Amino acid sequence: ASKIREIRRAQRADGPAAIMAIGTANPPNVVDQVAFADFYFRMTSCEDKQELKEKFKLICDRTTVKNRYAHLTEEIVEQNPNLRSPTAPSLETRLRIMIEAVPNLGKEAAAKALKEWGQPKSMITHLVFCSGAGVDMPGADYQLVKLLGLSPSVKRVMLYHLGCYGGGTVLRVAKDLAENNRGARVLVVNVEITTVSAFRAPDEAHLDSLVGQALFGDGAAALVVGADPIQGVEKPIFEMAIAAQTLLPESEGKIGGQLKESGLAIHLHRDVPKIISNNIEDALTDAFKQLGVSDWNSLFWVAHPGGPAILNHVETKLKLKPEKLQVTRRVLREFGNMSSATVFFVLDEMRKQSATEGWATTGQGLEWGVLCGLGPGITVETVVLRSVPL
Ligand code: WCA
Repeated sequence: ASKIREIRRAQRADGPAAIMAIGTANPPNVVDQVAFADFYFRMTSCEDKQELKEKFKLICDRTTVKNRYAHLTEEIVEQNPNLRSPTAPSLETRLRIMIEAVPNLGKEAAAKALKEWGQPKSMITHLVFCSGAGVDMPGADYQLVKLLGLSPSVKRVMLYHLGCYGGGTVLRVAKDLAENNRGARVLVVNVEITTVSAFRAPDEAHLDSLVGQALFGDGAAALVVGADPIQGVEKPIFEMAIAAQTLLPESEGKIGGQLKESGLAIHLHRDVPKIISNNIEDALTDAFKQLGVSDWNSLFWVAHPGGPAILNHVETKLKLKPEKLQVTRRVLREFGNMSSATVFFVLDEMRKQSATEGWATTGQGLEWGVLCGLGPGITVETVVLRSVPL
């Protein structure tokens, strides 16, 4: 009995898990939001739906997105006309494209994170892979091990179809892995190619699908997470103190996605911004009670930019100063909503902007921050971050 306790004690790391590197990648095809409505209605042969197109233009404008990146191109749609139809079976076509694209985009992001970390990839002990795009056995995690040449004994966790809260989930899992396995170095990879899974022709009966078509972009992010950094060699960027997940009351069915023969059908209820803003304070209070923090303006903010209405509602409800969500809004403007990968683009931008603006820490000069993931459920993931001195 004492032996097993001894083994257990030896397995545990001393310090908290830290993010030691961040890499991001996007497909090369840039989508200009101003030109997108014309392009989308032409590509789907729906140019006769003038009224719907005007509404879509308004939605595109209100998203505040300027640029997005898309794996899906006009050529791909031309070669696969079943992608145009709202009802034609197209799942096989979509899966074929995604099963190849997801690990490749993940590799690009991971290569950048591994380069920043600077250690031999043989030191990676765990892989946590999250994607809403494609399903395969063995999965994208297996493909990435092969593409990167990681050790065959890397311990993998594959998370398919979490949706937009997955950035928080992978951190929560990586934190537990790093803190409970002394010496563990966890490679975290999130890849979202929503343009391929959810692309469909405009339909008056499904306006929330139009919101998705206007908002979602493709991207991948990768992190290296570990505890007890090698002094003078590994450099933490953020430490993780607490990771929590919660389901919001009366939110069932408000955000969801069904994988159908015609592709992924995403549902976004109009009440989403209201439900999130009415409940976010409880999630924050819970996560920060141990630290005694209740002034949300004393934190640096890394929020999932679900849509501008969500950010506006949260800002008002929590009385946040406009600069608090500025990095989040900037990522939304430059990349769109890249589902689970988006929070890591915000995190990357946070530490880069903090350095270029001359702040004392990676979190805009502040010590504590919050990373917020939200998505289907409605599920909220809250990760309490501690910045490091710059
Ligand atoms: C609408 C809606 C609506 C406005 N339905 N019509 C899930 C599954 C997966 O597999 C993968 C991912 C996910 C989800 C991941 C997430 O990130 S969850 C969070 C997703 N984001 C949202 O829920 C979007 C929140 N909404 C907004 O940011 C804004 O409302 C929006 C940019 C869509 C519009 O801006 P606005 O509210 O300032 O502008 P308007 O003028 O109020 O709205 C423009 C039009 O869009 C209006 O039409 P109309 O005829 O009433 O004038 C709205 O009704 C309509 N609209 N939201 C259907 N959810």
